[in-house]
Amino acid sequence: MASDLFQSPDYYQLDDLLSEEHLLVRDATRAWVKKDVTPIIEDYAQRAAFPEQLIPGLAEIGAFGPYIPVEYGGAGLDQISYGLMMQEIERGDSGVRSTCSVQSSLVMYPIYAYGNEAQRKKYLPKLASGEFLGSFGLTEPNFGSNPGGMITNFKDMGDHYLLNGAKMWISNAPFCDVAVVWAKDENDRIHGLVVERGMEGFTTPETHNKWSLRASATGELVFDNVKVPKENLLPNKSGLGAPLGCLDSARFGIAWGAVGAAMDCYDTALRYSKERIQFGKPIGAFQLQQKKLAEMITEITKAQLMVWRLGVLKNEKKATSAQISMAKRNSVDMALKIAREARQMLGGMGISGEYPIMRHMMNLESVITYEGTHDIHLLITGMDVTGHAAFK
Ligand code: TGC
Ligand code: FAD
Repeated sequence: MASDLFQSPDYYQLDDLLSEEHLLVRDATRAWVKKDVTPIIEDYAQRAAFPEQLIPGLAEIGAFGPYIPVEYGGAGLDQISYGLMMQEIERGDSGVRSTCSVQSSLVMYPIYAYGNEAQRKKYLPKLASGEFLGSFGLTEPNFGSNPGGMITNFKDMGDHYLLNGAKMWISNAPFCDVAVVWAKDENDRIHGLVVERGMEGFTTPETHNKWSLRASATGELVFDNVKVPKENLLPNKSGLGAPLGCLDSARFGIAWGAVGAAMDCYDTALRYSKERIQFGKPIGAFQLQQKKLAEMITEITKAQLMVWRLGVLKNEKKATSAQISMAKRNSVDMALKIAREARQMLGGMGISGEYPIMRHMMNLESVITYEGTHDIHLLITGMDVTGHAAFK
């Protein structure tokens, strides 16, 4: 890939709304992405390989558990810092941001929020340092948008639980050391269990042939009479609200992350439009290309304002699940539309790995689907404003 010349768009001077700590975190993450992610990511995406060597660096910059308290190995930062980190990392690649979202919000968060002190002490420091990589098993072959129907289950065998079932489309699965798995007990109540690699009957086959998130490893979690120690059940929350509560945190990170992908596409297209000459002029001098760029920066600015405000609400513990859904849906849809327009602005070069746009565009097709599809988030907003759930 050509060298990383990224310059962040800030049309409404939103940096003025950020604290010194926010700016430090944002700039340190940006510098790390320029140094360690952009030089290698295209090659890994082209080969559909997981850049495992990035894990120590991600841990070092605090991207594993940014808002988890320092006593458990987290960075102890606020929600806006977490958002800014996800923005910068997804500016590099959605797959790398996925690895962080899963580790922080879908593995560390439930252990922190729903686990007991022994579980926090056992797992969180190792997850924060990158010694352990985690995965989150909610989706099943026949239960995606409707996770409440899951059939993965466990039985109380006296001194242990016996876990059976299968999860699919699981980020990090092929490389994970631990998995937070959602399964039903004998009364059909959903609980979270921490399953460790090496437990007999637990396998993680990789999912191949993806055209999207190629630098993120995806797989299945298969449980064939896995004996799970009783102390691995997360005791402090059960029911479908438990996994959905983790999704609130991950969706918040995605709302910020997708803005990063959009910023990279816009910045690339803007630079190209000033350099590429056709009919004796830079293509950026033609009205049709200016329309595209003007609309892109308008949409990016609106999304930046939205996620910043959501971050303020989240810091004040006032953000609702429906507000988070709206921002996740808006940011990803905006980013995907910008990626498609930006790709066209580069003409033939738009499909080349010399530029990051096509990779962002393909990645965003997963991002618009996981953590709740575009349609499901629309229905969540619809339910919030009308009081009627149209899911079923
Ligand atoms: P419903 O009856 O509405 O709710 C069941 C219980 O959950 C509570 N709840 C929430 N709690 C916290 N946060 C939320 N966002 C919540 N949404 C609902 C609700 O209050 C209720 O609690 P209680 O105490 O009354 O029982 O549930 P439903 O079955 O009708 O489903 C609602 C629906 C469709 C919105 C939900 O199932 C949904 O969000 N579906 C989408 C599934 C999804 O997002 N899956 C993501 C899998 S993980 C993933 O994709 C990771 S990708 C990671 C990466 O690589 O970055
Ligand atoms: P379905 O639920 O079958 O939906 C198919 C279509 O029907 C969609 O367009 C949907 O919007 C629509 N639809 C469904 N229900 C309704 C309705 N009531 N009304 C209107 N339309 C509806 N899951 C995890 O648990 N952990 C992970 O780490 C994880 N990582 C992922 C990584 C990748 C790369 C991908 C692609 C997925 C990942 N997922 C993960 C799974 C992801 O969350 C699901 O794919 C997603 O929730 C959608 O489920 P589904 O694919 O079964 O689609």
